[in-house]
Amino acid sequence: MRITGLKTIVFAAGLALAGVGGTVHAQEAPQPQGGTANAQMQAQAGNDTVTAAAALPDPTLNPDGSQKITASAGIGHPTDGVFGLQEQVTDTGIEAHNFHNHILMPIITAISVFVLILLLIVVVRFRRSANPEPSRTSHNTFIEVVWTVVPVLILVFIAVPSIRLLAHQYKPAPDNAVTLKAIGSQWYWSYEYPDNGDIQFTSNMLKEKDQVAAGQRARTDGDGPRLLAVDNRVVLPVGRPIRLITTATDVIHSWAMPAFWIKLDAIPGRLNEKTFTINKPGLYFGQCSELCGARHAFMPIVVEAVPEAEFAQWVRAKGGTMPSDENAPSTATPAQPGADTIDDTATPAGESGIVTPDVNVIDASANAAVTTQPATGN
Ligand SMILES: [Cu+2]
Repeated sequence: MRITGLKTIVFAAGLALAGVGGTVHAQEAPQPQGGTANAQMQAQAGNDTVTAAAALPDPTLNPDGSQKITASAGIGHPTDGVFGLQEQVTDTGIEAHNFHNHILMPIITAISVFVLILLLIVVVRFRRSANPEPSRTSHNTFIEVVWTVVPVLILVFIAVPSIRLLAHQYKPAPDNAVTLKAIGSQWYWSYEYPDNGDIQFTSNMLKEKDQVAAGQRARTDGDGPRLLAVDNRVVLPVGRPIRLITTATDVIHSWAMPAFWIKLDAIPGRLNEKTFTINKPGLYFGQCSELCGARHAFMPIVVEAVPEAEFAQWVRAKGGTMPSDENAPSTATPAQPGADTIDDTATPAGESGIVTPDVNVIDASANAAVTTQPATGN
């Protein structure tokens, strides 16, 4: 009787919790729409300041509109014929890489070799012809203690650095972190910098020359490797903590950047968060890492890590603000040339999955030839 009563209470508590979870979820879900409304309001507010922002050149582009930083050899992307993990450029990445190379791999190798040797000894020494009368021994206390205690010690030895790494990976971002919001959609990423004014843009994969119509932008070697290059790169400062927030508009995607040791699911109606600090300037390539539909393989991620001063310049060129700008009268209020730049990432891509032309790209100011390109077809 008492047990049934207890069960009822536990069950009721479970239901109540599920109810609370459901409510929270329902409140989170409409967020993308709120963001769009905001974007529209700010787009209208920004109408008269377009010219001011247009004067600022994008520091990541050459005067001819091509990308200044091109992929460097052996870092930030897969390299032909190389085995193992990519070179890591974040502290947690370096820690994880060392853990993998100096603790896990030696232990795994030693255990595999040890078991192989035991197996060979058994096969050779105790084969039927060499050992016609098998031993009837069924217990040996010493061996049983050893084969229980040794694996426990090995696991404890692995657990310490493993849990420490886990804790470092999920450390909350400090106050001075730069926030990057990555929004996954079928099949492209869009980005927002909520702490830096109203910067929003969409990042599409660049197609090869023979796949685009005349006049459309195709991938060049300066953009990056095939299937990994995008039209609009994410720009982030080196040496400053980054607060990555992910979400999605349709299905689950995953924002993954191997060189940063980051893989964070982007789930509709939810916000996931992780922090990292990039130690090295350069160009880094990643991909969506959650099977998200037919063109899952064609939504790459490109991060351009630049010195902080250049990041600030880029933010202002995009019409955003740096936290230090807030008190000064800003010349760089959101540059959104009217309806052209309203971000449509919250609206579903057409039924065929074709994205409308890239009119929502913020950078209508710096280089029309680069940013008003038609959709890359993702
Ligand atoms: Cu995806």
